[in-house]
Amino acid sequence: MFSKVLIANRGEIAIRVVRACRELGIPTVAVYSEIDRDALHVKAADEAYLLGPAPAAESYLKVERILEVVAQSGAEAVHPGYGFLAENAAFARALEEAGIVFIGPPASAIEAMGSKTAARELMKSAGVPIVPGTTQTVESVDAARAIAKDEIGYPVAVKAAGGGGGKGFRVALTEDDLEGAFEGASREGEKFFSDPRVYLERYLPDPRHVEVQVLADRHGNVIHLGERDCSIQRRHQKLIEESPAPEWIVDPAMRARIGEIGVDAATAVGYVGAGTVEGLLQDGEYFFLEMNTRVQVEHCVTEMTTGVDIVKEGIRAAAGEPLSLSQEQVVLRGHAIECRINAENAAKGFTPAPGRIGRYKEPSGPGVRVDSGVGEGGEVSPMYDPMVAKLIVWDVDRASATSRMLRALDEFEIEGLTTLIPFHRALLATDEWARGSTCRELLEDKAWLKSTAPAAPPEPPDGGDEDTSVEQSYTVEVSGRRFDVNVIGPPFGGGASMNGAAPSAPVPRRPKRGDRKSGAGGGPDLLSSPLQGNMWKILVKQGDAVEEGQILCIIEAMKMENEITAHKAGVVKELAIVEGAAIAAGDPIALIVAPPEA
Ligand code: MV4
Repeated sequence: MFSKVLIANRGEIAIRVVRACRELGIPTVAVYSEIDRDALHVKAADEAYLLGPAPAAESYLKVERILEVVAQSGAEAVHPGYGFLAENAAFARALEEAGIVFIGPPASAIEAMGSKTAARELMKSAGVPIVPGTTQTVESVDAARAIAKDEIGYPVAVKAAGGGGGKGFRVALTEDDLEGAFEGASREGEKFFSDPRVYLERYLPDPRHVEVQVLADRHGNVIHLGERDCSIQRRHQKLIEESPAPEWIVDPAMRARIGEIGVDAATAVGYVGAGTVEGLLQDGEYFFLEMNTRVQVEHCVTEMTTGVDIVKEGIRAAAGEPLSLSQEQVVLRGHAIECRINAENAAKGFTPAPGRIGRYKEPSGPGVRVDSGVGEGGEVSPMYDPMVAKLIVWDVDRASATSRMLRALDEFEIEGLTTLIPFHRALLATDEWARGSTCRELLEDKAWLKSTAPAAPPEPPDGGDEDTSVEQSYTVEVSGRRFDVNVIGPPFGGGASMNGAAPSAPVPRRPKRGDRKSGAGGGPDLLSSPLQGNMWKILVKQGDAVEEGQILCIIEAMKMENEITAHKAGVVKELAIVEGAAIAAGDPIALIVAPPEA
């Protein structure tokens, strides 16, 4: 076994890896950025080294510096966790060349799965079913038009070749949308993966996201640990995961089929360690989507139902040991659910809500597991992922696990921070969740969303505005489509009454209905930002005539491009934005007025 492992990550996953190493008797090395000096993962490890300033590019992503610390500390192997350098083939190769073990698959497997077209080609030749579409990139909009028309049929998904996890993913419902979808996917591919090439898939209108956990060693053993259903997502961020999928969605025969696909995919790519094969399930058909060549956030639900320590198996495999169990020894028992407790405001389009944690008390008791990266007095920084903790529960079946999760959510106390706890509580209490509905169906009954807004200080009185209700806009993405859900209710929901008291803390003034009063017809003139981020691109100028739904600008937030569209047709009278500037949720974007009478 390794004499020392360096963990090139932070937060809950770094702590998770320390725990696995400790059980295996391996000393650990943490790395940290300047703002993570006091972070829990630093205290958890046996020794720790400073990488550099807070931005990930100057710390957790800095390959040269990490290699230096590996040499300095004498670590024999590096665990990358998820995110950061976990799927960076050049990093894996640099370690290999320095004689250090990368705890993950060979660089060649990362590369093969990193190119989505190469992965599709490989899977096709291995007999793994892929979503119908191209296995090569498509060079022009004209070529895409011909392929979409003659070979695939609409709707069509346009995806970035270097993409994954929904980045660089656009849908064209008809030929009219194809050019915009092609260019949007290409632009995002260029921006995030320095690769503007795209490919096409048939767009499945209402699939479930079902993935399978695989484990492989260097001795040719490849097994699967059953599936996870991750169909509750928002803008490609998973929010709730469960294992197994609801029994009326995946029966034992389908489970065996999905498992076989996972094993075939991992075998074809020469996989070693813990990985996940993602797929789409629709109308009893399962298609390979992509493979994540790392341990995933949601691996814990599988650990709960199988009793297998996935992180330890990955470390053992990297050290050349055989898997500790065979496929026949894998037994699935009961049902596990994970809720991601993010510092985000569900009532404001899931905008990040970083800050310092006050009082903090985790739930416990039977069947409850909490994997967290911060604690009382800790800080959720805007620099990194806003996940505070993962709350995972196990019980004998899905209904009992749901009750247990609701109980655990009630026990969870996090003061000083807005989190998704109220969102999860509301969602898991719906009939739609009980029926295992997709989030598309969940959104049809929006009543439950109203109760998800966190309690917050009331707004300052502003002189005789009778109408204290505001429109709360939720943008929820389901199957690649964005739904704007407007809920009219009291400010911040939660029934907070307007008592005219001065707020205890300054609250940013948000646009009120009166601000948006418009001229005759056409609805309010002012369009304000639904989210916090950076103004990346402005596509219109003052005086332009715009159609309803036309893209006005693109805001980058949470590493995603968010297209802001005109809420009505008219003329851009004022544009309150500049490219490159930070923008807050509620900030004005544009004033769109009715065109002057001819
Ligand atoms: C799709 C799709 C429909 N058709 N591909 C890509 C990344 C991952 N986040 C989900 N992705 C999807 N790819 C084709 N050809 C729909 C999604 C999708 C999705 C699928 C199942 C459940 C929820 C979803 C939410 C957003 C997108």
